[in-house]
Amino acid sequence: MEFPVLKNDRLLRAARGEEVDRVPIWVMRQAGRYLPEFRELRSKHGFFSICQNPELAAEASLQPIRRFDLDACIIFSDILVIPQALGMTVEMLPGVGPVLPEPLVSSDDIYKLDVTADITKKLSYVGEAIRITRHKLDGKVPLIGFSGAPWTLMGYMIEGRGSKTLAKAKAWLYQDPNASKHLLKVITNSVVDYLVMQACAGAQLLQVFESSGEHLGPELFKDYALPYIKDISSRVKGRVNELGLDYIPMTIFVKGGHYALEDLAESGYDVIGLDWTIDPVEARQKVGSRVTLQGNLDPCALYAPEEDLRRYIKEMVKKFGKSHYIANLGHGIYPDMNPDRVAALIDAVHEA
Ligand code: 1CP
Repeated sequence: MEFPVLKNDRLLRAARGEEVDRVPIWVMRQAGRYLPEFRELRSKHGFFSICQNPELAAEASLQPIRRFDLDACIIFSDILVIPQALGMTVEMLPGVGPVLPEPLVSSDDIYKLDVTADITKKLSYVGEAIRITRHKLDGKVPLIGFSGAPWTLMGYMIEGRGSKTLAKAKAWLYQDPNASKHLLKVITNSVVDYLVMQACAGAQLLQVFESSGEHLGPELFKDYALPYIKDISSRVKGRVNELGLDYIPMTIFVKGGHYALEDLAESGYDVIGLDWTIDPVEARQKVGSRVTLQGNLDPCALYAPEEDLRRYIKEMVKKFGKSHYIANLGHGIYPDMNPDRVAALIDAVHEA
């Protein structure tokens, strides 16, 4: 597939550990509700209608790129397209977020999942959105593809919605380790196919979101998250290589996962995303010098007065250092954020 030549490769260089002229930055959830132009689009279309319409998904992906001097674009989609592809219903309820009205209740329910589903076909609309976005980006910045990690997806599939404790999903881990591992394996297979499809379609970096990592802790993480996270990087990179595609850097973001940083440094990912609860210097000590770190400004720091914000960012960049580093927030931007604050963030990173 021929795409326009990439003009800004800072993100990919930093991901590969190469020197950069300035620190690259992108923002988790940079496409979305804090942008008036997204709200305008969203007022006319359902959330999953935007995801499933490649032209609209490309439009939502490009909105932040038109507005800000970002160093990457992320494809507009959601992690819950995998449970959908496995046959589960997912609705997006205003004020609630994603809801799965028929969650998995017992291990028997795993057999209701459409495990033979051809993920590549079912989610081909994401591939098409990636192709269109790559063309429309015209090489301005690289395009990031993504997936949820198996434990995070298992959590939504059992809880049926976001949960403060994930107690139902964790009960599976303690009561039925074999069924839990079977489910995680089924999800992992889908994630691998899905990410390889995104790479084939033109994604230039792949990020895996383990957004529910904070609920596990070191022991459960070793048994129920890490093996699947590792399996994904090794199988995706192996398949991409077999297919003769360019090397594709991968990022693992485990929210609340500082207990696992040493292991994550050895898990086959090029970049480790950090939330704001760990000091950059401590994170670097834990992961060693080889991997690139991404993060980790508290999303709420954007509410601070401009002068304070600039100081926080300067301090953050100083602590991470300018090599092997991609600036980002420590989690997604909040929907009530003023877009001007994002412009200030990007500016301050570029100046730091
Ligand atoms: O009604 C709407 O418009 C819904 C708002 C919204 C948007 C804009 C949701 C619902 N998802 C998204 C897009 C989205 N989701 C993107 C693309 C945009 C971008 O990043 O620029 C991405 C990467 C995601 C990934 C995602 N979805 C994650 C992982 C990242 C993270 O925040 O930890 C998770 C956990 C989800 C689930 C989800 N989808 C939407 C919401 C509100 C949530 C979280 C809900 C919860 O747990 O309570």
